[in-house]
Amino acid sequence: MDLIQKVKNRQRLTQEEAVALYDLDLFTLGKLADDIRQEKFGKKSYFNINRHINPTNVCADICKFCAYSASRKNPNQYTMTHEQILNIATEAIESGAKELHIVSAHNPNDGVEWYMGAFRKVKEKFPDVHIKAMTAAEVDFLHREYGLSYDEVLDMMIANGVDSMPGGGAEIFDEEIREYLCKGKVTSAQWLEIHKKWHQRGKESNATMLFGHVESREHRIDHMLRLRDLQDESGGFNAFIPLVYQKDNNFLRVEKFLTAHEILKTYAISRILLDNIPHIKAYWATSTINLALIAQEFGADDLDGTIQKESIQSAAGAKSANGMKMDEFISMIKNAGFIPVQRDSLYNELEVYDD
Ligand code: V47
Repeated sequence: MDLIQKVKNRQRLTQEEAVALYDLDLFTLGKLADDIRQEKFGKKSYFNINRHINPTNVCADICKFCAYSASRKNPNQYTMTHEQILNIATEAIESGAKELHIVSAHNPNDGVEWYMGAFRKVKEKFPDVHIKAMTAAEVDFLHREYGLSYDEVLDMMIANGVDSMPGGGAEIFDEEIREYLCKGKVTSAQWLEIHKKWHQRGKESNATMLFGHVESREHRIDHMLRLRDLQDESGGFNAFIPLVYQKDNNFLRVEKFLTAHEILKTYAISRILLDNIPHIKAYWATSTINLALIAQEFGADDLDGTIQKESIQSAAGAKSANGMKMDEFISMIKNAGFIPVQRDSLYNELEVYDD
């Protein structure tokens, strides 16, 4: 059957058919993705008021794409104390943040309590704030470093106040590319296993994909299909987040730089393929805000949030260090023809700005 008809019939595509979607022209692909998006959410576009906190850049692992961790390219090491983390959380919550997105490097110096105590202290002081924390890569690091099982780490996270898990550390699942990018870090199978265990606890998480470096279109499709398979089983992914690779200050030499055209096609294809993951997030910190706004017409229904401070992507060249003001964010979404909806971390609607 014709590929376009198959998408219109909402039939699932094979790996080969999914790769062939890239050969469609951008606007045909965009229309297919937009129809699905509109069927699910109309013109609504979701965002939240969040604050990213990255408590340390000291890392026991080396990922070639990373400009954030302390290294010879970034000699400015830091590790926050619990008090410093609590101060940032207090300031963020007082200025309106409802979610703290807390992600660290793999810090071998301060023990498990340094990780867990931070969540517990924030939660004790602010029981209503949503803590989205600990990538599967961090969970795996605590397992490797301190001999804890994944179950033990996940249970500790819940006991100390973590509400949901972010999608980081997925990178690209293809084993050969992964070995080249981040040898020694959580494997693809382990990343998926950790999220499955988290979902089995009745908890929700996100999934990312880092693209635009040395991977091929086939690798991106393989990545999305592995997520689709797990989601069929465990059902706990809220959002898929394609992260556009930023090329500055790291150890990965990339000759080609992705075009906006290829980025938009990837958003659209993710909307078409991931029929079981509700939200496609155009994370503006990596796509740029302008492209994220256009991505709303290519399948994306979520723009992440105001962020307030961003350290990982901005270290590699993104213009996201200082986040975005809420009023500005809302008016940009409106001007692009969409209805901004402030959501909580689990996509319950808090306020619809439809005036
Ligand atoms: O896993 C590192 C990526 C991720 C670079 O779950 C880079 O809601 C681009 O996962 N260029 C962490 N990306 C960020 C992340 C995230 C962000 C926003 C929302 C959510 C969510 C999760 O940042 C890492 C890695 O893939 N990253 N270096 C770089 N040079």
